[in-house]
Amino acid sequence: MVTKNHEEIVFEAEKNKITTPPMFKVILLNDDFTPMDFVVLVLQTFFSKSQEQATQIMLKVHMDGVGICGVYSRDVSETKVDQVVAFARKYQHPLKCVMEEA
Ligand code: TYC
Repeated sequence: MVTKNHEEIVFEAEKNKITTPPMFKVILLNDDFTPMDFVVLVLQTFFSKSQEQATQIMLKVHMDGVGICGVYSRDVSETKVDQVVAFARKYQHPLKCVMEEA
């Protein structure tokens, strides 16, 4: 029978450590120019929110300055931020959308 010493056990534990991937919040920021109905459309189109959910989040951003659209993996969050910013710029709105580790 082969016995493992302390160092070997520590090494194996480190090697086998399961790391959970980080998650990221996608956040909308308020501004004075982007129309409210455009923000609602963004939340419905890119974050699968209902009209009611989207309106609540939009009003939260309007009142507080920031609001969470959803929490996703790094890749999905990056894609959503890029899609929202591209869509807003296409219609010449200054809407800001960022991501932050959850
Ligand atoms: N403050 C904007 C307005 O009064 C509405 C708005 C809401 C803009 C949310 C951006 O992320 C935003 N038209």
